[in-house]
Amino acid sequence: MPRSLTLVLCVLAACSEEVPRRDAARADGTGPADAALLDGDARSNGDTGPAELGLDQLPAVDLADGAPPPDGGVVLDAASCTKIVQPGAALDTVANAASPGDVICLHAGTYAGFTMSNSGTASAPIVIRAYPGEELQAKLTNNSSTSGYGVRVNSSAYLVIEGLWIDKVNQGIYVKESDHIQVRYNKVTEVGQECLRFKLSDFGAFVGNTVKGCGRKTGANGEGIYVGSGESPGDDTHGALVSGNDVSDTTHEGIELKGFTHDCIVEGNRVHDLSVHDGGGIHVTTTETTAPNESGHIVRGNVVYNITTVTSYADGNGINFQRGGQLYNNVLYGNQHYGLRVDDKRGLKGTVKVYHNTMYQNASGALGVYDGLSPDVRNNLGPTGADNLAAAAQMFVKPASGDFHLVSGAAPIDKGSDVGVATDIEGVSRPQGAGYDYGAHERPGP
Ligand SMILES: [Ca+2]
Ligand SMILES: [Ca+2]
Repeated sequence: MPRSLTLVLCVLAACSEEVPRRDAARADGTGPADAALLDGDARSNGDTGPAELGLDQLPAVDLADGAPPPDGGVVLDAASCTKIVQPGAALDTVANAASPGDVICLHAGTYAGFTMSNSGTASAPIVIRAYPGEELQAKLTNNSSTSGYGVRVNSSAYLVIEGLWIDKVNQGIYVKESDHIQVRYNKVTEVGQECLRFKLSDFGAFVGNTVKGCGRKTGANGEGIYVGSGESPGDDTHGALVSGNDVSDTTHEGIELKGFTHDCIVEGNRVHDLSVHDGGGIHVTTTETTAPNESGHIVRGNVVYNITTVTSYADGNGINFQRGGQLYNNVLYGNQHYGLRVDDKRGLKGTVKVYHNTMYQNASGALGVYDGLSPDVRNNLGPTGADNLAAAAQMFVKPASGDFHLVSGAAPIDKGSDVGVATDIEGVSRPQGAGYDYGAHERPGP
């Protein structure tokens, strides 16, 4: 049911408890500590930036450094489990009976997928996860890549779904009309359509997931991580964090932020080895025809390579960006068309900031700019012209195997300017030495 219709029916029926919580959550929009890195760039509609994601309120791993724990494991003691579930259990029943603060732990084995409409609270989320030490061994499957869900979440809030393996379903983890849902360190494989999805769902997080094999259903779209909606009216999903995921073998974009979404962060993901039907490995698209032209999206610190296309169009880019926003500290190499394509399909004339990216051996060139846009392009390796420098193999430690650290004495060292990017792709503070280095890596030594 469309959200607007739900709200109307609830007003008529006085069902205030049933109204999705996302509207209440929207009011708390203060950003995570580092989201204002480039001064926040308030959107033209006055909305604030990404909301506090509350990661440190959760009982499992502290994600503050953005780095997944080894082997997809999560630091959690078995004693933290409030309910322990055996293979074959009816997860629908278990999940919908849970109370805030419950930690439901699934032992290794096979389960059917489940649907839940149940909520935790900010201080006591409901956690559904692998039994500690058995991460990625509880497999939720429909044994068919053309039907069913792994996990479907409707009208819920404050859930954590962690350490599970979703395999052979039509849609992997699908979150609709919910808020503060965290999907972390799962493995999602052999899915008919999109592997992970936020629809009409704010302040969620996809963190540290391995996503491989999306779009197995013939004729269907198959994005890896899909935020928003392609259909009308627009879906203003915002405040989403997409961090530290590994995405490969999708038939559509590895990560896509749809039109009307705003103020999301896509960082530290590895997107690779895709042959796509659309724009690229990471795609920030637009369906708007009027303001806001500034998405507020930040795309930083991602590594995107070996993106090709099955179409005859100029798809198969590392990143394709169609709205105003910021892209920095990304490494984009070995893609069929551009490392970064910036275009303006709807004529919104947004401001695109392109800073400190490394783009290498992309077949159509480092940067393609279309539709009369004038992005602010500085401190990059790859694009030519003032304030940037064409990339060359001798600048890098081992570019053939994806190591783009700068070698001692490389030309890009200390040639850049302060554009407000305070760290490099690995968190090294900028500047080191006598000035800012071009590209995604700041060299600590000479
Ligand atoms: Ca798409
Ligand atoms: Ca330097």
